[in-house]
Amino acid sequence: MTALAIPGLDSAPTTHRRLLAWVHEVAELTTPDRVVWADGSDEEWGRLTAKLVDAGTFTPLKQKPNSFWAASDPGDVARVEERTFICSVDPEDAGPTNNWTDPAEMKATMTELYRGSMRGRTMYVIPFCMGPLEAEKPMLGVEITDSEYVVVSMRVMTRMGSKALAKFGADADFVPCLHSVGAPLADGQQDVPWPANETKFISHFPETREIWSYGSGYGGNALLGKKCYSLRIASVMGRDQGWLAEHMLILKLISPEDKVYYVAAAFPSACGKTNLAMLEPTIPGWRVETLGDDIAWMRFGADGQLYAVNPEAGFFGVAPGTDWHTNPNAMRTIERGNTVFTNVALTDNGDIWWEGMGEPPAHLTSWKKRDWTPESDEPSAHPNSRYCTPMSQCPILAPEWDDPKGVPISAIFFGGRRKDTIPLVVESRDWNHGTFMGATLSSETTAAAKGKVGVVRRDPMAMLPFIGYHAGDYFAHWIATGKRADAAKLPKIFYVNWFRRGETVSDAGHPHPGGFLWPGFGENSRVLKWAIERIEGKAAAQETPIGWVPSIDDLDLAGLDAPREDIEAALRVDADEWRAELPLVDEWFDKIGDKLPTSLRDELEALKQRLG
Ligand code: GTP
Ligand code: SPV
Ligand code: MN
Repeated sequence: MTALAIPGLDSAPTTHRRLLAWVHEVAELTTPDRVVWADGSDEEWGRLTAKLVDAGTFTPLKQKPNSFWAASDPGDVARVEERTFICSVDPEDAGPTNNWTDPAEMKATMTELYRGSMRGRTMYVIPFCMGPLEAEKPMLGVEITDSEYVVVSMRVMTRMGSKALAKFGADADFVPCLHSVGAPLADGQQDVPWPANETKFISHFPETREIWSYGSGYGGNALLGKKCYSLRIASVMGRDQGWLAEHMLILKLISPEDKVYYVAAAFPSACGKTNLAMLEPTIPGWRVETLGDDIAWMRFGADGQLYAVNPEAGFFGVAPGTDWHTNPNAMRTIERGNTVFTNVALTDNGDIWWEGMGEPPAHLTSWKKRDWTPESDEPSAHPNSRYCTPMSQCPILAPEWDDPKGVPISAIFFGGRRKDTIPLVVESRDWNHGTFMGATLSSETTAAAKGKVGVVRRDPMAMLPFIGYHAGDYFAHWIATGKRADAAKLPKIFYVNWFRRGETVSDAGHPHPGGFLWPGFGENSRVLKWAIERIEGKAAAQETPIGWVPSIDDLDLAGLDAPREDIEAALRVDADEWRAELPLVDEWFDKIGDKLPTSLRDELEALKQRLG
């Protein structure tokens, strides 16, 4: 097939012709020193982590088994939305919220970047499967990468290697995902601990279902099974095939009577999905189990209910703010080892540390690999530092997490990070109103993406950076989804905000510092309970212009250590604040343009009427 003699290229453990042809084509273009097919074995993990330690990328942790500390290049710490492209054939299909470049032009540009880009490195071929391997039609992909960090991270985050390749047969469909850090090595050139390139492209080709990524080693830019495949490309598949790919956690809530409810929730990046997914309820008798913390694929079952599957096999969670008080189950998950920590701080005895873990030690090595003391004026861990850990280690993992059927969803929560306006919880009037809530969701930007933090923007369904097509068509798909089933079988939609602040709240002596009116974390179980009891017709609510809101006495607040006036302020629907929100929603809908479903325009008009 090729004149090139690259070691490993011809020892492929597959007869899949399209896969073999693509691997040859990429090897010829990128000219690596060797090709390795990732098998996902323990032996491979040991070999690659040792190589990463040798290269200075990984520092083994003394206090956690088989775990590693990595510090990235300071310019490669988050998703790069301005360098992310949806290269649809028709620019109209990328819509007003995505960057677009003509696919042929993008491929021409990136082909020149990839030319020789793996020189001096190993090219790894990683067959993987998003979602259960035993699915009727396993959702396959292959990532080609020149980064060992990516291979070991993909082993945590996906079902990969031999067990995935076994599903390819000779001709199964798969999504080709090409990744290079863009840092070729000349003969004898010394490598750096975190190779990357200042030029970055994260490109998606929706029609041909391909992903090309260049220049970054960071999670969301480089682990292509995650946001690129399971959200951007999968959302296009879902549009075409009648299902939903969403930025949602999946949790299982068990009542004191042992009734089981499944809840999916979409909050923007770094706005609380992992924490809610692993919640430890503070109300007696209620339990939570986890099925996923970031992505849900949802389709209707034969019974007309919406079933959710988590395509991932690991958690790539925000580290800062995670501790034994806020998220004990995440702490227990990472304590078990087998975890990669990126851009957190390193303690002198070989453990990890980050802001939010209580009193800092007297000395740390910061994520910038500098000496750090409590007097330092920068945080020791990057605000978007992450742990990458296997789901199987989560002590409250739901036993059905790997069931290809998925789990039937009773409630969908949308939520954002807003210091004002949005109350603790609102129940939508019906599916279209809930879709309106999702479509107009707003949140303050976080460190999960490069750019300014704390700026309010519309983040529809928490999917702004992840919708792989026109946002107006995406809203229409949500509206159409509501028409595909019996209204009574559809999940009920709620809108929550754990992050409202009050000017009356002074941190001194307050049980919940940070200025937040609602204590959050485990206390969010009180909101879950109210939502479930609304579904059961057991809890009361007040009708307001924006939907059904509990009064303070409608919530179970037994044993809650929080000032009553804070909870009332968290629940308040302030008509003036909402009226101030309306022009922003108008502007947002104008930006969406002609493809905005009329039913959403109608929802906005009805809201305006109700607000007077
Ligand atoms: P991605 O992985 O980026 O998609 O984020 P995520 O939505 O999973 O966010 P995560 O749960 O990791 O939370 C991000 C930050 O929000 C962390 O610093 C948490 O400590 C904080 N946080 C989560 N839940 C709450 C809450 O209920 N109240 C408050 N005040 N903070 C919270
Ligand atoms: C997010 O940013 O929403 C994440 C992390 O979950 S990343 O995988 O980098 O996208
Ligand atoms: Mn996410």
